[in-house]
Amino acid sequence: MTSVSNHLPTAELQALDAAHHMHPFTTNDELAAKGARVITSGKGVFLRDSEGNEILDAMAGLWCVNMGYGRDELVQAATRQMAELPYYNTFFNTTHTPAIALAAEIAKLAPEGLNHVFFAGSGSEANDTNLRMVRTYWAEKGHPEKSHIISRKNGYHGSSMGSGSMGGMSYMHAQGGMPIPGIHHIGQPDWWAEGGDMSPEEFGLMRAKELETKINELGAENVAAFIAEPVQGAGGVIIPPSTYWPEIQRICEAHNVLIIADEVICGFGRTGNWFGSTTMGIKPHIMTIAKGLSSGYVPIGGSIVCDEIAEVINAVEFNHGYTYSGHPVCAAVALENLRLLQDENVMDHVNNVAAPALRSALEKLAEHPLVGGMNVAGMMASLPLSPDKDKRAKFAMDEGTAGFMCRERCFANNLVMRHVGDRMIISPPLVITPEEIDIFHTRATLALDETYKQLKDNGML
Ligand code: PXG
Repeated sequence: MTSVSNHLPTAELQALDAAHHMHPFTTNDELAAKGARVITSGKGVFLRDSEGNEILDAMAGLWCVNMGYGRDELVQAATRQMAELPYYNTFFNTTHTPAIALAAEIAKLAPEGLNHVFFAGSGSEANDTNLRMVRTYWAEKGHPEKSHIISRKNGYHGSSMGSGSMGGMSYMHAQGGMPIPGIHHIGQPDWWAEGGDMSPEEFGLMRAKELETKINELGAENVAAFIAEPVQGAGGVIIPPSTYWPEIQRICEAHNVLIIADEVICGFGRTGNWFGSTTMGIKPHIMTIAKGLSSGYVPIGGSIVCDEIAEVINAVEFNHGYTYSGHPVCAAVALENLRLLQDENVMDHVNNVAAPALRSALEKLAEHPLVGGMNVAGMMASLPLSPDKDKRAKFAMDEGTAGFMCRERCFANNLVMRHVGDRMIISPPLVITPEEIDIFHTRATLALDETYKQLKDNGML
């Protein structure tokens, strides 16, 4: 049997990693100099590294391991499917039972009118599908010029040319020729960082109205769709003010612009409902899914498409698809994951147990002198660090310096809490218990105390 076991000392694993493995979103030379942390196993909400540390993963991997690590049911689903049919495609008039069953189950769980699924291998691929699908939809309706896409600065939709262009990360656009033509970005509804003296409600409305301004500037007859995350994840867990989404919905309806809700993080329970669109009151035409669909155990993504668009797309040959669209093993694991979410009443656990416990832990952390606020939607949250919480002030040094220091102190205290700029991000497995949230609180407090001291000692506060 060939498996990649942890048979080498950590330093040797790190040297091999540095010699041959190029990491995403990483300055690899810097990483090589300090050595990557080697993760060897996971159980529940805990990871183990090659040094034997047990680390609480308050990020659920990359916002995806919603059912927690080590679920044998998911392993068995993969094993059974691998033995029966490890691969077949869904091109050329063929299908297979895992893809059929998963598409039907997703349609059952999705909001009314969203009954069709186009599978992909990831969120990036699914968003590329969406880009081509909405343009094809309008072209088939006789409006090929209705092709421009509006998205938001600091939104995240993936890393491929299409999805990365729709995303609004300026540091991504700076490399490799993005954004591609026909993509436009408006401001994000980040009241904490950009709201100034406005009330959240005024600010939310103002940012929503930017969409109308942009549509008018481009001409509604040229705008295919607006794409956004119900709650921005990678941008820093930005929860729009209550006025934002209703106004966006109104504007899109008034100008006949499609709405693509990117549910890659929000989907499958993260905000306390099956979809973030339900939590935020959005009526999308397409929803992007990935991550929590399979709890990250296997790579799978997709687009959930409304009847109206599906009717048009299904009437033509849509020249699009991936080798692994609806991969049988991935589909079988995702289906089993959806069964676990339902049979174990994970949504009830989130709403009645985990989210209230997380909120009260975060409220306590928000009292820390270094924490300038709290953004929380169900099981996704961020704590902005600030030198002056009353003023929502930024640090004098480069943005991200304090956040990075805090992330390092989290690691040192066996806690994974990611940083986006100077915000600490929390998105644990949905199955986390109140006792584990207590452990999170203890370790996060230690990390914040140590960061505070480090900042003070270095004259940075
Ligand atoms: N949409 C959203 C909303 C996402 O969060 C994607 C699309 C792309 O999915 P794939 O499967 O192609 O990665 C994502 C992914 C981070 C981080 O550091 C977030 C993501 C990916 C990698 C890192 O927060 N989100």
